[in-house]
Amino acid sequence: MNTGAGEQVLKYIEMLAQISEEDDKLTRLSLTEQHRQANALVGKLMESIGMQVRTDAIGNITGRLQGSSDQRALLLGSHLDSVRDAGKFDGPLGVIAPIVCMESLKAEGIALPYSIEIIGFCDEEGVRFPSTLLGSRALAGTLDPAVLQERDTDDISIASALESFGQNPTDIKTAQRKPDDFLGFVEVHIEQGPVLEKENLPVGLVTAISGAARYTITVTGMAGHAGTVPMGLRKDALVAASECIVEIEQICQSYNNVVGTVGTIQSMPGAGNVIPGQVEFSLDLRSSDDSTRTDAEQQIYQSIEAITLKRQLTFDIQKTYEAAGVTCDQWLSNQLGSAIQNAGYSLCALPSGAGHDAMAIADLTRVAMLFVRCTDGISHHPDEHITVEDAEAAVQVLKHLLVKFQPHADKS
Ligand code: HGY
Ligand code: MN
Ligand code: MN
Repeated sequence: MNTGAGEQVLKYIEMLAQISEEDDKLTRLSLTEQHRQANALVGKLMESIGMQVRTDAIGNITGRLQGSSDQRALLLGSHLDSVRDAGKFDGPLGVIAPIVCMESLKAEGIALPYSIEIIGFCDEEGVRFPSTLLGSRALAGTLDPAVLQERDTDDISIASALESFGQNPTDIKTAQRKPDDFLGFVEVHIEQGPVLEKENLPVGLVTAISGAARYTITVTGMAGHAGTVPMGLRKDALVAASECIVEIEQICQSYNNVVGTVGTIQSMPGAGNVIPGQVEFSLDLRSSDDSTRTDAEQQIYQSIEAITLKRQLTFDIQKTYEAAGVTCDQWLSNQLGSAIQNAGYSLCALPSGAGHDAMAIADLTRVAMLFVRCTDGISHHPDEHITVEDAEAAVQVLKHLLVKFQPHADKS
């Protein structure tokens, strides 16, 4: 069925994708001028469907449409920040699809008895600062204010970035919402994997979201002259780090449900004719099972310890972030699953290897997620793509969900 909603989603996604700190790539980091512009665009789209729009103390933008008989809101949304050289859909699809769904309900004169809130979270990717899920954790009240002292690579703290964004960092607690404000949270997100393509389905129901941890690992040796220090006398931090990184890969490969990624590395002092004295690299470690992830973490620690000892270097491992895995709420997922089937699609339930804001919002209210097929499962890459038909499918599923949604009997 083509109602034009798919085209509308892609049109808005394209408008958002123009907002980037780089001319030829999409990079939109949190609490930046580009984030401000993205909030402004999304705020206008929310206002155009009659929503009351506000920006909270952490920089999330929220639109609210009062229900005719229930103040509590079904919360829909995802993040507006991106990774570097990103795709257009990771995050924005979860904000735009609900907006287009509400446009369509408005055009059909359908008013809902319960309230609707659509939110664009300020920082899910955790690219600018070491922490991640800043916006959704602030909403859930689980964001430790000490995190606001974390700094980006320009040595700007989250607190000062908030001030330049026009927020007062001491107000963070005001971003926290109450469980009783919401009937649940539904996040629409691209699958970022190959399953729905393999199943030849446009949408899928997420069963659980993998837990994750992030680390900053520092290996310290001794800088020296590239021409005069004999190979046998070197304490080369970059060679030692390289051995550690290959070992990390082998440890992760030894499990069937662990993934480990070294995404950034910095070699100091960073001159071609100087033996690296210190190397700092990141590690992103995930598993669908939290105890397995902890086990892998232990193994990685022991292996780095052995490698640096053998080479007479030292090391330090700082865990900068950890989020336990989350199972989606059965009651809310059942309603989303029925909406998928009522929209005419067979039901495929699948786990998420990627992290999402829903992980943090699970501390506030019931969560469910709708995955949308993405071409070749590509994500965190400019070739990230969904078809207009699949965008249409996502909006139709949301419409079925919203129109038939039954609030849970108990108050929580
Ligand atoms: O890294 C992730 O899983 C998500 O894209 N932030
Ligand atoms: Mn995402
Ligand atoms: Mn992402």
